[in-house]
Amino acid sequence: MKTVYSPRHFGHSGHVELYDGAVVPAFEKPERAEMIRAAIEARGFGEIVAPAAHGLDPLRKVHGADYVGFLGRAWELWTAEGRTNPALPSFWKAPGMRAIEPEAIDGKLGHFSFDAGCCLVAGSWDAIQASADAALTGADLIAGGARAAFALCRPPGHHAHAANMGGYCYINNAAVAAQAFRDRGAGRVAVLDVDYHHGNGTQSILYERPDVLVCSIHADPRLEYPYFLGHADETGAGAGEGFNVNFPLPWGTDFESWHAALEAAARRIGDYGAEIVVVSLGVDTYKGDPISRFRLDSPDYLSVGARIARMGLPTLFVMEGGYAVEAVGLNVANTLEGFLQG
Ligand code: Q9C
Ligand code: ZN
Repeated sequence: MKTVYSPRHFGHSGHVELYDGAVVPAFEKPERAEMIRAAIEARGFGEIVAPAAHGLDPLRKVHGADYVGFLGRAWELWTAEGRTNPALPSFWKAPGMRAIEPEAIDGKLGHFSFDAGCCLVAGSWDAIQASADAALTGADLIAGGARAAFALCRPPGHHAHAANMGGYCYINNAAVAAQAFRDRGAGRVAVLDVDYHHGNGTQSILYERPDVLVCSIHADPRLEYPYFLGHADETGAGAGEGFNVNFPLPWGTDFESWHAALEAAARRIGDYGAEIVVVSLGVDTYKGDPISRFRLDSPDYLSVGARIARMGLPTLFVMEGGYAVEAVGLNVANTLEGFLQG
């Protein structure tokens, strides 16, 4: 299995987030991707290749053109105001306010985000584009006949909505890849999101579509970020009714309970008749994750990968979360090894 990786992710560094009432260095940091790359190299899963440039058109198929344009210009607009700190949003519209894009960068940052989990620094946009290109290049590999590929995306993507960044995510790499598979002729695509957090952006982007089934296993939004999406009664809308499946689980969930949800999701994907599965691979379900509260242990990820393999589908793994830097490489490599042996 090939891995798609670019060192351009390093451009997205030195950024911050609001956490426990303080501005702190972001948990989503470059060391994560480097630990994963090192673990993949050490196991010898296959070649590590650079992403090919796909341009912005594939991004604009799932995101607003104004939002993509904002991401590309934000740092320039921010520095034109004389700012040197990361461009961090802190103003949002409440229901009843007007969704008119402000001219000032501070207003634009709020307009195109839903939390203070995403800021932009000088190299962020380049890293964001390389991350999306990694997902698209992984999709190319599978379209070319590979059984599986691993897109080592950083920054991650599953929280990003069509026109809003949030939760460390800017471009929804999984949705971009799912769309790319559809455009290449796949009839039915599934997204299986195993990150600890609900894939609110992926759900939102694909909510009214029957051609992409979205299944997400995550901490219950009554308890956990993203708080305002991810409940079990969100089943899709319009033509997409019945094609969104959420598995919210309580804090402290152990592997046995978590795996029962994976089993149900995998069966749902099989019943759907998916031709390809995009796995939003977050390993923040790990017991040692600093911002999460599930209890999976490193060997459990071998079983996760094996169960995903048993679906028997061409599989694109797209990297999402996982913040226990010392274990993130091990946990991702175990998932992929379980898949390859499964
Ligand atoms: N105490 C991903 O895993 N912070 N994003 C929540 C709760 C936001 C996670 C803090 C976490 C976003 C891709
Ligand atoms: Zn997460």
